[in-house]
Amino acid sequence: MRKVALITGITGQDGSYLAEFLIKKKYQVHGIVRRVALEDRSHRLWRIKHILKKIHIHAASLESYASLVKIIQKIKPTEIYHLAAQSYVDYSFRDEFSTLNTNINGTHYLLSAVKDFSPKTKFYFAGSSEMFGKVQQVPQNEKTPFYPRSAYGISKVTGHDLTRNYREAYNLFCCTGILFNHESPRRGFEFVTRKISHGVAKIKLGIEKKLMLGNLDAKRDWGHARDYVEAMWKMLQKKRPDDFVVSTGKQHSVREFAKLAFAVAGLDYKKHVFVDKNLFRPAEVNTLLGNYSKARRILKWKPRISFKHLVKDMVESDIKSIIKSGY
Ligand code: NAP
Ligand code: F7E
Repeated sequence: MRKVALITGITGQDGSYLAEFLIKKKYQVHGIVRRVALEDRSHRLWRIKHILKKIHIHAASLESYASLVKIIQKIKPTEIYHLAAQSYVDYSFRDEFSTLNTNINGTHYLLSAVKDFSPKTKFYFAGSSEMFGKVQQVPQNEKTPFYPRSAYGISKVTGHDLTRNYREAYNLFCCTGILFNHESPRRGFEFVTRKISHGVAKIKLGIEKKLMLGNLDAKRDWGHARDYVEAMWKMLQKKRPDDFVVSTGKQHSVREFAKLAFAVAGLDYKKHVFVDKNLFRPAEVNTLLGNYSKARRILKWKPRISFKHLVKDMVESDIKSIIKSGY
């Protein structure tokens, strides 16, 4: 029997790579999108436009339990990958309420719908290294206590607690992937890596001269999204549900990312990067470094794409696409 996957957040970075990955594995792939996305396909479906004919799209809202139940009853998914979220940490300081509502209630509605209407469905929840926030241990693993520093981080801790509780209380197959930052040429423009790669491309092509950034000293464990979606899938193929840290075990500062990205284009970051204090966060997560040894041991997963390759991939892709647009 062909496996059926339902992806929330299929229009996002991870959703698009995961859909491609599952199509290759011969899954029947379904995705939930917001109704507005169907009205504005060219802008909102850009990451999945090349696979639209191979997937099934359903308009539904994370805010509506009834709309989620209808889809789950209709397609009876073998696996659900719950990736949809207000995912931008900085925005969560400006709108805590919608971040908490979307991220917590959306996860709760889906888990409850699975429990009542499709209890055999395996469920993946997109947890985050932001749950560690002000880190209590270095490096962070599945046993490290959480200390979130934003409404976004708090929403992911709650989503993780809900996921574990549905596993323990109702015996559902539910996993949380505690994923550290992962990037790609499909990353949203608001995140620092894409802001840098796109900024470098515009400077290289003479469209702009400078790039304003916030805290250059923040350190992250950056991997490639293409590698990380494979870990999501591997979690749902195990006999027992569990939670896993997914990371590279290597750390770089925002400054190091910028230095390398400018160097890829033959430029010196010091001549173009300027710090804007307004871009600092009210509560910063200064440092994140993951220990993925449990994923390596149990899932046989490891990151393949290096930091250098990631940065090069992003910068070259942005230069190419700006040239193609005829700027
Ligand atoms: P992304 O590119 O920002 O995509 C987010 C997705 O969620 C989009 O498809 C978006 O739809 C959808 N969405 C947002 N608000 C929604 C709402 N109210 N109702 C329905 N859909 C909504 O994020 P990503 O980088 O792919 O990340 C995927 C998941 O992993 C997220 O849950 C994120 O929090 C988590 N995560 C990401 C990272 C990372 O480094 N990328 C690390 C750890 C965890 P629209 O296209 O309509 O906006
Ligand atoms: O910030 C600093 C900023 O917005 C990274 C999401 O996918 O990963 C992501 O969250 C760092 C922070 O990602 C700018 O202060 C400096 O320290 O790229 P970011 P994030 O906040 O780490 C986690 C794991 C997720 O789960 C989230 O969904 O970079 N920084 N200057 C800046 N950040 C931004 N955005 N813009 C700047 O100009």
